[in-house]
Amino acid sequence: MNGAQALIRTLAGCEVEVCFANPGTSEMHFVAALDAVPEMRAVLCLSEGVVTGAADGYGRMTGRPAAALLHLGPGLGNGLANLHNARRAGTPLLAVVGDHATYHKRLDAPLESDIDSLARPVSAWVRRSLRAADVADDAVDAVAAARVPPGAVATLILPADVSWTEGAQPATPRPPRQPAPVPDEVTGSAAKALRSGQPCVIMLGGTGLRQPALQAASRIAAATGARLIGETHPARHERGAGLPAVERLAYLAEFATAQLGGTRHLILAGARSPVSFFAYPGAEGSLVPDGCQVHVLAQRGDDIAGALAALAGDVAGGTAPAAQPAARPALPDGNLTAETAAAVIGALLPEGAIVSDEAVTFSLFLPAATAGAPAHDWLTLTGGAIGQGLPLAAGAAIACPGRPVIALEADGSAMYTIPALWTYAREGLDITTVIFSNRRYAILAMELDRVGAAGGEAARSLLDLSRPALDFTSLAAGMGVPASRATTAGEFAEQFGKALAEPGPHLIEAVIAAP
Ligand SMILES: Cc1ncc(C[n+]2csc(CCOP(=O)(O)OP(=O)(O)O)c2C)c(N)n1
Repeated sequence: MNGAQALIRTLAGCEVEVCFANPGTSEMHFVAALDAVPEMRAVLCLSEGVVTGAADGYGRMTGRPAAALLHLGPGLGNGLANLHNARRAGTPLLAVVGDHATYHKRLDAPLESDIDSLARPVSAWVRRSLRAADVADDAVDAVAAARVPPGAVATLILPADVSWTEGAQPATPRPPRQPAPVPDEVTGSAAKALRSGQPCVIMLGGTGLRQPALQAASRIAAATGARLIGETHPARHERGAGLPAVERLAYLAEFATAQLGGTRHLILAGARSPVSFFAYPGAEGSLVPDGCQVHVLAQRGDDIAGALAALAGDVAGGTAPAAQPAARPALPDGNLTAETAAAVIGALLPEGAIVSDEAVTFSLFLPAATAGAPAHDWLTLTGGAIGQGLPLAAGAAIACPGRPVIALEADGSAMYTIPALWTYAREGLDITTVIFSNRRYAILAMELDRVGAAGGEAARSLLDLSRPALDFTSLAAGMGVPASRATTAGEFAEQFGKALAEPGPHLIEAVIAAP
């Protein structure tokens, strides 16, 4: 058995069963070894941002790492933005980066680069395998590192000769580390704050926005009057009818400040202490109100659900969680706007949907419009690096066959990783993509004013996508995804309903006139 075969067998034994890949010459033995290990499903992606974003979506939905196969430094570099998003999400993810043969590196061939330095900022663990005899043990260590709670990017650098050298053996998997229990003194101090009679907010993040943590948090809120607020950009938020409702902290600092105003105790359960997304001249960066005490109940790698359950046992004995009632907006007609589009999505969102939300300014009306829709998962842009949404949907669809996946994309963000559509078609993924086409970088037009920069014609032009107008129906059709264009709320409702009813990928370009 060569190194590549031992590696892939070991990964499959460690429950790494999907490899999103964009390979090159140095990975050819890895590619060849896929035939010897049918337990590993390989998924070709046509750009590395799709590889890494899909691995993120898969990891968020399964809790297990997918492998992301990348070609040396340039391939890794192309995939970095979505590895950054995965790191911020706390996603378990194993990047396997092919490299030149160990003895070839000193020749400084054209693709030679400092892979380790590229990998380090996004990776909790980086190792170069140096011998075929070690690669399987290295793989076990890599998977263990990726599965340290809540999850992390681990990067295994794989020289070509380590792949092709014979004499390797698969290694035995290790059970993943469990989340760390939260000490009684910590829950005790949060309980004291909740009993103080002063205004309390519990900020939920990470697995705090999933079952069973949500139920415990809801009981605490019902018993003590504390408010529940979710982090602005959760990796995965379980929501909808029958689940406890959690409003998310607003993106705009002015609104977030208003949401948190008057809070005297901020109890963090898997969320970071809230900060403004960017600095603005003259504005505070921290969003913690003056005079508010911050209590860290559980960090992201801790047993968040366990901590909340213990806290609920203390302060909410006998209190039941509150469930969001089922409710949907009426199907609108008339103009297609951000608001009517959100109403259509809320009216038709199917049970068990997985929503990948990179709708940027079009996200504004979505939470309210979908709050009472049947239970679903909502995945967001955790690290602010756009180009995540389409690949994330691919990974989620492969992770959860049988569940409808809906990618809600702003047009500018969609263009970064548009080749994801080809993978949807090739794999027959049941993904309904909505492109909100306002033909501009609307959020940046707003930020231009907010940062106090006086922009003129040249500045506005740099935020304009209308010359030429992107034709997403042609782009989709060219990659094998059936597509249509909607210009009214009625057309959008009809096309969205039809796309959901048919299996396989569909794309709707929702053309929304700039206000
Ligand atoms: C990787 C990366 N590059 C650039 C940006 C800066 N950026 C933030 S939003 C945005 C444009 C968003 O436009 P679009 O997706 O069309 O959404 P809209 O604002 O029109 O709703 C850009 C370029 C970013 N966040 N991430």
